[in-house]
Amino acid sequence: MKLSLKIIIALILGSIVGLIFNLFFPQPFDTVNAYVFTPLGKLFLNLINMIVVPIVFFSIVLGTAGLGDPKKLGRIGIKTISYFLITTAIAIAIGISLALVTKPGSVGDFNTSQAQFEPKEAPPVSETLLNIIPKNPVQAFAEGNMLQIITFSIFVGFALSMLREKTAGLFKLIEQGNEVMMYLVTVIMRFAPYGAFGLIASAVGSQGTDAIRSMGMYMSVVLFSLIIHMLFTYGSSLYLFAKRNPFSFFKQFAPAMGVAFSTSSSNATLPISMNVAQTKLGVPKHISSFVQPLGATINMDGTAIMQGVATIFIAQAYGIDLTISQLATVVLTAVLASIGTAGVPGVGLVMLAMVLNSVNLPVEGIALIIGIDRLLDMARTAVNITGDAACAVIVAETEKKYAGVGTKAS
Ligand code: DAS
Repeated sequence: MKLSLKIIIALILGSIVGLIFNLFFPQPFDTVNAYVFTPLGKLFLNLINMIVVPIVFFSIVLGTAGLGDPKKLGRIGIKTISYFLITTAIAIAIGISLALVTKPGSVGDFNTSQAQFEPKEAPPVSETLLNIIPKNPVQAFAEGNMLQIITFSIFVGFALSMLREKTAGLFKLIEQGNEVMMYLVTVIMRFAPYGAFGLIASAVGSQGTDAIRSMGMYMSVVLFSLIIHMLFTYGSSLYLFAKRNPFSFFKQFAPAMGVAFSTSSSNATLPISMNVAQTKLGVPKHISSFVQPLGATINMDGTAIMQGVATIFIAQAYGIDLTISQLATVVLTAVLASIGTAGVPGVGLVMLAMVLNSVNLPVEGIALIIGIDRLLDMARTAVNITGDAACAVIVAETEKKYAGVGTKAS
């Protein structure tokens, strides 16, 4: 049976089992969750997190070195960053527009007076951009600071492409290191259905249906916006710029979306999403290795959609009308905020606090939506990595006309 089907069946089964425990066996759920669901999920998460840092280093070094000439690196970089920024801005505009039309914060009474929320401090975007150059690469690796690891890897790859024959041995060594990591991805992927089952059973069993019932309208608007963005923004850009049938793209990329959905972590999904892009979507290694790790860190369209809807929802719940310029500020802040934070579970709420602050909305409003966020994080993470893969496919397609110009074996 195909892996994507196994993961989908595992997600459905896990949701059903989690719901049954939550509705009918709440007592034993904690024990089963502690000894079965959580260990299954944690084992899978640890396995993929174990190879994220080495795979990002090896693949970006190879990706950058494989580009051959700096002009190509510049061209690919500009295409990638442009696609990321434009699609994130479209994403948050979709979220805001749908929330303004459907008014999820105006239906039902939300107990805003009791809402309490202490936001985790998120680094200001300027600090993040300044810190993009690691003072100590070893520390960046140890801390898993993705932006700094990516920057260091690009420098190493650039040096390798300049030094060529002088460092052919090191290039070969890094190539072999990447092969080892990619092989480990295929081994770990076999465990994905079991890990997905444990993660979703634990999440659904803990969340239950209360949050879904009270936040049904808000959840529906976020999910509907995510679907529109996937079909409209990614679908149309894949068709227009890469002549790809969007539906075959989504079908081929399904295993990676399933892992993102169950792990709620773009970073953890990176080894799998890169493997799928290279083996199923035909993206050359040097482009996948550059675009997807960068995207996992700075491109979060799904998160931007949640932020758009949540901002309008909270404003409505508190009876505050936002002006057009405030809405423009929300779009800009969300696009910038998504640059500085790695793709790990729950990062969207940290960034949401920054967005709310930018338009003087009460950050306590996050307490209204936090109950449902764990489940929504799954869906928006799947969208986040799909945008990265769509970008990689489009960049690869548009680079074909330069094929053979100054490129090493990819
Ligand atoms: N879980 C984040 C990610 O990995 C997204 C989010 O928190 O919004 O992309």
